[in-house]
Amino acid sequence: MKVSLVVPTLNESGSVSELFRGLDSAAAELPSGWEFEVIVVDDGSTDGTPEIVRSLPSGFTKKVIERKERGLATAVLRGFAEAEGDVLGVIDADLSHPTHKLPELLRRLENNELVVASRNIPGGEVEEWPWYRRFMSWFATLLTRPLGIRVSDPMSGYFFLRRRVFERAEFSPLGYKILLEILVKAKVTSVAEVPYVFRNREVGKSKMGSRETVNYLRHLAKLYSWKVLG
Ligand SMILES: Nc1nc2c(ncn2[C@@H]2O[C@H](COP(=O)(O)OP(=O)(O)OP(=O)(O)O)[C@@H](O)[C@H]2O)c(=O)[nH]1
Ligand SMILES: [Mg+2]
Repeated sequence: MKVSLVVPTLNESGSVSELFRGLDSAAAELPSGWEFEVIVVDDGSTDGTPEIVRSLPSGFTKKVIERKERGLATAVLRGFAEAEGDVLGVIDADLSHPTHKLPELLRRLENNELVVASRNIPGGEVEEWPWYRRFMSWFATLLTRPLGIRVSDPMSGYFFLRRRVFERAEFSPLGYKILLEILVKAKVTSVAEVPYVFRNREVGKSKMGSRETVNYLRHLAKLYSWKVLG
């Protein structure tokens, strides 16, 4: 079994070293015989993120892809396209997603096509978000319900899926929410959710701004019309 983990990066020089240390520990916990590769997809960082990643020691295979374009969701798809694994996954580079949950997420994939790390089930939470960000996240999730999505955290950026799910559909996401795109288009037969605590980023800057809110609404509109018109 081979696992390919995509790490999208945009100016994350302050956190990639610690992320890679966490990934090394997590990879060491995988069943023997399992292979692990990490694919960093960088969209023009100006802080040396790709160079730092290349210089980091790691006990797993590492690829660094540098793109000219921008966009979190398309960066993840590019990583999946370059991946060699039977299992594909994503994790943010800013340490918001705990690497120690990785073995549990992969275990749950044994009986499921997709496993989502969720903030919205018992045991899961966001460490500290102001009320308006909580509200935005709740409201954005509510807007996905008419699409038939029953996952508690369809906005999650931390998930794993079987390769066949990625190969089942054509994706054309806009903005950030690649999981939502996959849940709507790939007709996933079984989804498991594993709770986790989302840590606020301590270094680097957020790329989530009003532009991404507009992108999200445009993406939703596209998904609604895809659902209705086919
Ligand atoms: N390759 C690529 N990565 C991106 C892009 N935008 C964001 N990222 C990365 O995607 C991950 C999530 O972005 P964040 O800015 O942390 O967004 P967020 O988690 O919603 O918001 P905060 O944690 O509050 O900053 C991080 O690893 C970013 O470096 C992009 O356009 N291209
Ligand atoms: Mg983040």
